[in-house]
Amino acid sequence: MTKKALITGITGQDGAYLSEFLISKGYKVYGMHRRSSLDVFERVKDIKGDITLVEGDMTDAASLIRILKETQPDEVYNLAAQSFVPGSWTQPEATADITGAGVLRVLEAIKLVNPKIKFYQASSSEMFGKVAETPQKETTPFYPRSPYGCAKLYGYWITINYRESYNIFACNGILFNHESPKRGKQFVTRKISHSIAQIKLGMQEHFELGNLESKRDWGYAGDYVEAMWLMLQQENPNDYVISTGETHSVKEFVDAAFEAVDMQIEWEGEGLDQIGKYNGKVVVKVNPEFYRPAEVDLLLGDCSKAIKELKWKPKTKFNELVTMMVKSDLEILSK
Ligand code: NDP
Ligand code: GDR
Repeated sequence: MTKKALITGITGQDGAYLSEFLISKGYKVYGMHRRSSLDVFERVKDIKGDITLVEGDMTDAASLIRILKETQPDEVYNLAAQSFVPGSWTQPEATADITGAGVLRVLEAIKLVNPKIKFYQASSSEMFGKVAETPQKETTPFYPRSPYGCAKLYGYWITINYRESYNIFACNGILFNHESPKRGKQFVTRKISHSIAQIKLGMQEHFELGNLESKRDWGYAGDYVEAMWLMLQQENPNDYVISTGETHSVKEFVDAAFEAVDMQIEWEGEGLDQIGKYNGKVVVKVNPEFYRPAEVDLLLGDCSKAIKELKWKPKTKFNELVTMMVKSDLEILSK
């Protein structure tokens, strides 16, 4: 029997990689998207013929119930969210509604339509926030630092609550940052790779960033979607940290991305006055506009539980990821 999966957030980075992965496993994939006045299927354009698109919205419970009734999936991967952390300060209530209460709506729909449907929740390392210990693992206490982190924490606990209250096979993947050539251009890694490709091609002179010192455990999205699937194939539902076990500062990402196009930059100054120079020309500046009201300074994940129980491990190294992203942006811009 062909397994059926419903992915919310099909138009996002992870939606694209997960649908490719599930198709390769023989699944029939349904992808939920919200109505838009623009064509938002750029990331899934190569596989659009292999997925069935269904229209719904995380803020509309009736649409979620209808979709589950119509598609009767075996597995639901809840990836839809207002996922941009700064956007959660400018739209805190919408973030709570989509990223937080939206999880409850999907779980309620599962409870009403078919409680045997397995559920994956895209939880986040942002929940660790002001970290209580390093590295962070499943037992590390949470301390979110943004309305986004707070909304994700609600999603995390309501997933556990529906598992314990109604025996639903519901799992949290606590994923650390994962990037790819399909990453949105607002997020720092893609902003860097895209800007550097523009500089290399002479299309731009410099770009501006916020906090260069914050550190992230950056992995490759293509590796991480396999872990989502593995969680739903276990005997029992559980929660897992997915990470690389390596952390790098934003500044290190910038250095590595310039190196990927054979440009070695030099840094001068401190804090807000820091600049990055290449051949005497300023190529990177700091702009306080990109600082956050509250920052998550350091993330570093310990994914031993996933390695042991899921037999999953990250494959792509930091430098491979950076190079893949810069080379892809060079290729796109050269066309
Ligand atoms: P993206 O921002 O790339 O994708 C988010 C998706 O959610 C898009 O398809 C978006 O649609 C959809 N969406 C937003 N609002 C709604 C709504 N009201 N109704 C229906 N769909 C909606 O995120 P990623 O792919 O990077 O991340 C996937 C999930 O994993 C998110 O929940 C994110 O918070 C979480 N996560 C991501 C991590 C990462 O490093 N990438 C790490 C940890 C967790 P549209 O295209 O129309 O905007
Ligand atoms: P993050 O990712 O907030 O970790 O959330 P992002 O790439 O936005 O920021 C990472 C770090 O870089 C610093 N930074 C900048 N960030 C952006 N966006 N733009 C800049 O110009 C800039 N300069 C410095 C930030 O301050 C931050 O410290 C991502 C999202 O995918 C979430 O949905 C997900 O849950 C987490 O990762 C894990």
